[in-house]
Amino acid sequence: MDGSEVILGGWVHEVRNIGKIVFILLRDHSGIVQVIGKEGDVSENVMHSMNLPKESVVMVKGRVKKNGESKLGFEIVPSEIVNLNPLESAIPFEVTGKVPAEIDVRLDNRHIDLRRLDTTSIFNIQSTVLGSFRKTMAKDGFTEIRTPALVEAATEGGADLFKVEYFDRKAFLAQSPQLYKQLAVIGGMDRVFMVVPVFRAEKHNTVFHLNEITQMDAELGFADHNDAIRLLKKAVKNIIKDVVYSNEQDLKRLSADAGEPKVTEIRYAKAVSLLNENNLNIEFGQDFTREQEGALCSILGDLVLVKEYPKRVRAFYSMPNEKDGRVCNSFDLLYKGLEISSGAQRIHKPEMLVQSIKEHGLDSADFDFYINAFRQGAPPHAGWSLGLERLTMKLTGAQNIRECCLFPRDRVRLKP
Ligand code: AMO
Repeated sequence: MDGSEVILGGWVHEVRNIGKIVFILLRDHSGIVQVIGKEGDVSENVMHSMNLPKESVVMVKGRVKKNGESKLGFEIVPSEIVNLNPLESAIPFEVTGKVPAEIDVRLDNRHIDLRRLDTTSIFNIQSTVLGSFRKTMAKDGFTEIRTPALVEAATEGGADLFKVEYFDRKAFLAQSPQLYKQLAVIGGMDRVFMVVPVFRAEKHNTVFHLNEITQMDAELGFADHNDAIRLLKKAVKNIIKDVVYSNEQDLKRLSADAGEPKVTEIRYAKAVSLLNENNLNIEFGQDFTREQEGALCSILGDLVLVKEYPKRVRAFYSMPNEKDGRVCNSFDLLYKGLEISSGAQRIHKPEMLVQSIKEHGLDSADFDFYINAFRQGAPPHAGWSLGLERLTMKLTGAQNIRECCLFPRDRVRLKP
């Protein structure tokens, strides 16, 4: 494009004025280009208009000029610079990253934080994840569905629910699309997937938990947990491959390594023995601690799929295992030491389901619509859910899950 006329829109990343030459580093989501105003080459008026405060939003009209010494191999010689909306207040932190800013300040001013190219890279990667997931599922004949966010009762059990007023009744925000994706399969849709926001009123305050997350779910009819595991492995491998292929620059900018897309499968009982052999004491029946999940990945690889957990640490809808009554046909996928996905074969026999709801301390009356569906021709089925933000965290090397949600909701943050 050497010599071509162009019009660029963006933000002033930096300005350097060295007397007879003024440089503007002009930034948009795709990167940074140098605009160079040399006395003699550009009018006095344009030279003058280049002295802009950082983060001004501008339109630059100019000519592309080849220059082997500049970072991109070219620069822009401006013929007109328009300040589109002069700044009226100070920018709260350095977008260049030269002065590090606290995460809370960044999140309070997310519209500024998103201008940081590191932040842009995280969401470029997240966009690839979503696209890759949809591509895999569509290719395998799955139908994308929407499920409600407003529900009458818990979808996962437990007390981690946000209450809302629903006219003259109480309702809740859904903890997961669980019951609805199962109803879709019972309804004959057979293979469904969804990308939906879910809400967890968990009082955690960690770098791994949010109170609103995006789940990428799948549910398959006429299937058991091993069928669901095969699909999960395929979806996650494709996501990693697609990110490595499409986001090379983003990964480089973040110094991130997505790791090997190879999944090691292990039964819970075997994982317990392995941890005990490595002096990370755990008794059969206990859930893994974060340290133990980390150890399993250190020993077995970046992606570890643990299956057949004890019944009592899993949700009420998990199908008991036929051979070993202590465990159910459930599984978790760990990625670099963090659980990113959970799933199971579901109980599809109504009486077994009522019994399990009771055993989990829940009231079967709350689940009438769900239990009754199992009396009307429910096939065996299985499925899983992948947490979008946790997966993004591990792909990008982010240390805090809040970095991987555009507008995170945690125990204290409800705006912006
Ligand atoms: P689960 O509750 O394990 O399973 O959630 C599935 C995945 O969602 C993510 N996740 C979270 N991420 C951040 N903060 C949270 N508070 C949070 N809670 C969950 C994790 C987790 O692996 N219905 C089942 C899935 C199924 O069986 O199909 C469910 O919701 O990555």
